[in-house]
Amino acid sequence: MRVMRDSFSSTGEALIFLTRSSICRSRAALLLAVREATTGGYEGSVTAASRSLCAKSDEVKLAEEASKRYGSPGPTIFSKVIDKSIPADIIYEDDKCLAFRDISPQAPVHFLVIPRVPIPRISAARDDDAELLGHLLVVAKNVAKQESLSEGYRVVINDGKHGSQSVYHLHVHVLGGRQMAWPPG
Ligand code: DGP
Repeated sequence: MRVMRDSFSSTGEALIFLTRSSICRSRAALLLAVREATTGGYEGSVTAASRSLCAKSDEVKLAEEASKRYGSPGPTIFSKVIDKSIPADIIYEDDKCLAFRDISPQAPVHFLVIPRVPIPRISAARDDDAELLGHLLVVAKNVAKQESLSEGYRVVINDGKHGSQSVYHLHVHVLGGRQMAWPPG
């Protein structure tokens, strides 16, 4: 979902627009979308890093390189998680990726693993991203162990409209702590 921050004068206006557009699949998603619409989640600029493993200049460089490789979808709310300008419960980070708890958990344990480089979606990944993509899965597995998901878990990547992707910064969902059903909805 792409919403220009300047299109709305208030949160209420953004809420009405988003409600009418009926593209939010849940109340939580709606609230997140409103927040993004009114705080510049998609179109806002990246603000200063404080605790990041990558210096701010590294992140800007990563974003510039990513826009050359993958097009220019603009920063998402996850850029702000990466630069720590919004709070998130980060449970793992290294020089290539972060894992943090989903703001709208769909299972007792639900975290996301995201690359620092803002690849918009899995279908936009390039063949030479194989090592990074593999790293995301290895981190997902290691953090799942750290979270004591010994009975198993589900790993999901939503892509695009049919995949119900709502944040266009590639992320791996890891869900566990309950029995999953199949097929997914
Ligand atoms: P998807 O539908 O696959 O694009 O999932 C996006 C997920 O991201 C969704 O489960 C909610 C989560 N999310 C969105 N914004 C934030 C945020 O600001 N913080 C955290 N922790 N999670 C977020």
